Amino acid sequence: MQKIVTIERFILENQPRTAKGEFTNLLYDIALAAKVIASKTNRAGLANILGRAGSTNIQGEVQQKLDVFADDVIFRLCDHTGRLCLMASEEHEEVIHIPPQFEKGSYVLVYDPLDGSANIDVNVSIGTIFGIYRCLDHDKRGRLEDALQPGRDLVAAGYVLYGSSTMLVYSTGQGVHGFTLDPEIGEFLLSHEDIRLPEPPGYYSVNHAYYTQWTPGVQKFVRWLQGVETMPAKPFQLSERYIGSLVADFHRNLLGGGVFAYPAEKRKPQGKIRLLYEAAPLAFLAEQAGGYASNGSSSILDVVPTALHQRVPLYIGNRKLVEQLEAFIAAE
Ligand code: P6P
Repeated sequence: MQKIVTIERFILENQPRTAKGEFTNLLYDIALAAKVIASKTNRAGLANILGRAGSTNIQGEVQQKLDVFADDVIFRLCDHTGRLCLMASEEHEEVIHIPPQFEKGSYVLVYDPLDGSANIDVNVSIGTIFGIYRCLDHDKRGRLEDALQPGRDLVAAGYVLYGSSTMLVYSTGQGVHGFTLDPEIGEFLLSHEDIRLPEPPGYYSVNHAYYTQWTPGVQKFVRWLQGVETMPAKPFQLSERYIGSLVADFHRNLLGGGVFAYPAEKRKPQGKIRLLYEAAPLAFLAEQAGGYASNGSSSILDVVPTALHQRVPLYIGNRKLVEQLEAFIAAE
């Protein structure tokens, strides 16, 4: 019988020697939140949770009920555990302090509870993205500075993809590992150990509708991906796949090899993707899988956030593709 490895067993067997239970248990908490969110996501059309919650988030985006639900689940599963000193969520304008009655912990959790939520009503895969940092202040009160750390300082990052199956993919700096939820037993089971971006890459993902908004170097890069530009030689053919849900597009490129791009635009010079809880955690995973993530000129992991919800141009996936993008932009 094939060895059955639950995420709990894998975390325990692979936790850094120095890790205390706090970090390991925080990963359990996130896996539990993923199960709870998955249970609602898979029946969104039935549970009268479709459509607008009426409220809008700080991005001015109309909040879907599932957005609000996912954000609430993560907060309520993590606020009292004594493992965190602070949280930051895409759905909250300010940092989220741990309620005073609860013990503080050593870690910061940043997260996008449900990215791609515009896709909920059309039954397209959506996802949760998270990153974990160490608290900087030793009295663990948790301040904004604890959340504004560069991705290079992440101790863990991952995502949950609510798709044809529910997958949790994470890294603690020892490779990238994927777990698939078995809904019959309610366990995440190891299904993709040590994920590496394959060579040659198979895909590129970008929204061509914005082509006229891009700078010449980015336009040239996309024409190169298409084979229209023929220098430098590109001895492989790519397919274009773009689902408009970052976690789904990233996951496909992670498993099949490729590059995802949400470029800077003339009207949006910082692009659309958020640095803290979207680009940086995915950049951490990409590097752990042998790839690279850039803002167009340097590693996403080296960008020090100055605001919780700042955006960043994002080019992420196979290193050679992303470095070629940087070269085209540098030659603009
Ligand atoms: P566009 C979803 O709203 C999201 O933030 C990402 O999940 C996705 O990659 C991107 O926006 C899609 O944006 O402008 O191509 O529709």
